[in-house]
Amino acid sequence: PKLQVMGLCASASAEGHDEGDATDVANYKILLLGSGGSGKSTICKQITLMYGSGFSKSETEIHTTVIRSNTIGYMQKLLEESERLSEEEEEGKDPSVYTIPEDLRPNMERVMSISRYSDTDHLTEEIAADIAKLWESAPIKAIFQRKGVTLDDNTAYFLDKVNVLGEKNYLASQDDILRNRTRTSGVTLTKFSFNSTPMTLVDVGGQRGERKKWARGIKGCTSVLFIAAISSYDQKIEEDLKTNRITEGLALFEDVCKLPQLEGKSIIVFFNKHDIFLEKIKTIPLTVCEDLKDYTGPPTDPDKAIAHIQEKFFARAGGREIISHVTCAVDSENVRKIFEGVMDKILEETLKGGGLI
Ligand SMILES: Nc1nc2c(ncn2[C@@H]2O[C@H](COP(=O)(O)OP(=O)(O)O)[C@@H](O)[C@H]2O)c(=O)[nH]1
Ligand SMILES: [Mg+2]
Repeated sequence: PKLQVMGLCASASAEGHDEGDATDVANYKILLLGSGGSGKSTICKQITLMYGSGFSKSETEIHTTVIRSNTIGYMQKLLEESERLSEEEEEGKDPSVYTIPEDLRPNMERVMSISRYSDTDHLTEEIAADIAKLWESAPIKAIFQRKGVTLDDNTAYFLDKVNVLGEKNYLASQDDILRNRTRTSGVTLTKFSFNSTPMTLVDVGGQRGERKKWARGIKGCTSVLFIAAISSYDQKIEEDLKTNRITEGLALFEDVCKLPQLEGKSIIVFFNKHDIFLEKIKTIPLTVCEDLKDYTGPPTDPDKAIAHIQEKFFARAGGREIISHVTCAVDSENVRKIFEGVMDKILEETLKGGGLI
């Protein structure tokens, strides 16, 4: 079927508003669910780019500032790890591999002296040069590659281009904005028009503290788009730094599938962060995750490993039929293709079921 995509898009925070309810059939509401960091906001950004006018000037400026200060934070975190590991005896490893050499100490001190909590934009060209130099150094590389450090997924993406970020007139590009982690709380609505049907993506935030807000989003939603980060099998959640992210995602998915309010509504799952997964599976086996311990396939075979993760999710669906795709949310072409296919399919089903007319 040909897809005629048109319309305008607005992204707004609707904290405190009850936007639409079950009687609002003209508005097709897709509820985004999934644990924190799985890629919900990134999907919203992609939809804004695809069906809207792109990121506004003020939005771009905010991202520019956030990216600059996050990037300083990434290096500070690596340097803190260096301090910690230099003092620790670890698995018979010589701690000096993590120690910043004398000649890089002034660079390190300048970067560490920046306050993480100030509003000023500290990423000057000089600081960017300091960070670039440290980023190239062997100890920082060793710490970055060491298992067990919790860093944002796109740390290397931003550190690789820190000199560009430090330029006086740097403005965040579309890709930079897609890669930038912005922690949002409250409900974010992304309105767009697909095939002449007005639609709203509802992002209620996924972290544990946000989940009480779900009830409001579930009311009147037409389908659920659940996002699970397949690459997160070796990571802990930010809320307690203990629970494995896949374990958390599975439990969450099971709860979502059981919600009586969602009976008869389609659930779509995006198995996201495929790009990171492909890199990770080369060195870290799936079995580091307690819930994936029973994987017996070839350790580094990405497709078999993904199929195993998918099976685990489907087993929690309570017999429901699930539409699913493997995605890379920062890749616009990938998201466009998959999203259009999915929308096409669920619109068709809704029409068949008489839900929209
Ligand atoms: N490389 C890569 N990064 C991703 C992907 N999906 C999301 N991210 C990044 O992961 C971080 C968290 O994503 P976000 O959409 O904020 O997660 P949310 O908490 O579910 O809203 C952001 O920095 C995103 O750019 C992906 O498929 N590949
Ligand atoms: Mg988010």
